[in-house]
Formats: sequence, structure tokens, C-alpha cells
Amino acid sequence: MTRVLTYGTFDLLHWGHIRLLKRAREQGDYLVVALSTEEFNEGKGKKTYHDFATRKAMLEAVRYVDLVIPEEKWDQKVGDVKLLEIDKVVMGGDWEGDPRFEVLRDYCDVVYLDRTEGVSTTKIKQDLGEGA
Ligand code: C2G
Repeated sequence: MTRVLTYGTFDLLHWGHIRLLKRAREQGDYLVVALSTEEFNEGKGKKTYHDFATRKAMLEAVRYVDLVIPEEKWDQKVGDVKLLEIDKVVMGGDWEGDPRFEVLRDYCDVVYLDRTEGVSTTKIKQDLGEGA
């Protein structure tokens, strides 16, 4: 059984997120999503529209997702991979080569998938006239 893990904020869940989750799940048999908490997002200067509980419930409703855990800090990833016996970490291409993911190659495979062009949470907010 190939166990896959991905990280993200997944705010205002959109087609780019769903496509990522679908392709990540297709990389194995079981998909874990580590979802950023509000506290972690504050550290990234990100404010989400939906709170953690709502973003978690939305992800749990997606057929490709088997488990959602909190992402609370940048340096939890090695522990996550070990504890959850992850075989493969999958991220969108905007993370390609990022040392925070490359370091995981000592513990599991790391795969980057191309981003879905033309859609992002920021763009949705801008298109709706709410600014970035
Ligand atoms: N994504 C994508 N295409 C888009 C938008 C997002 O493939 N049009 C992917 C991103 O590359 C990421 C995932 O969807 O792999 C989640 O995107 P975000 O919610 O924006 O997450 P991010 O801010 O990249 O947080 O520790 C890592 C961070 O938690 C990742």
C-alpha cells in the first residue's frame, strides 16, 4: 500500500486544489493531507477565509482524501513522514526544489505535479473584487 502525503492551506477550495488532490491520490492508495492551521498561516502572513475546522471538513468531503491532519509548523514534515509511514510526498510545482521538501528525500519519494494555471485563492478574491 503506497501512502501519500501533501501539505496545503486549501482555502476556498477550487479546481486547482481538487486536481492536485486527485493526482496525488493517483500516486498511491491512501492520501493524507496536512492542513495548515490558522496559527501556522499567521506565521506565513496568510489569512484564510474559512477557518481550520471548515477547511478540514471540506477536504474530508473530497473522495480523494483519506485523512486530514493539522500542519502546525514548517519542521513537522520528517516526523509526519515517519509517524504515518509515508512513501511519497506530493506537492504542486510551485514548491519544486524547495529545501523544506527536498530534505524529505532521505525518508520518502518527493513528487511535484504541475500547477493548474489560471486559478488560485488570491485570484478568486481579486476577481470577486475583494482584493488579494
Ligand atoms: N495548487 C495547484 N494549482 C493551483 C493552486 C494550488 O496545483 N492553481 C496546489 C499547490 O501547489 C499546493 C496545493 O495545491 O500543492 C495547495 O495549495 P495552497 O492551499 O495554496 O497551499 P500552499 O500555500 O502552497 O501551502 O508547507 C507547505 C504549505 O502548507 C503549502
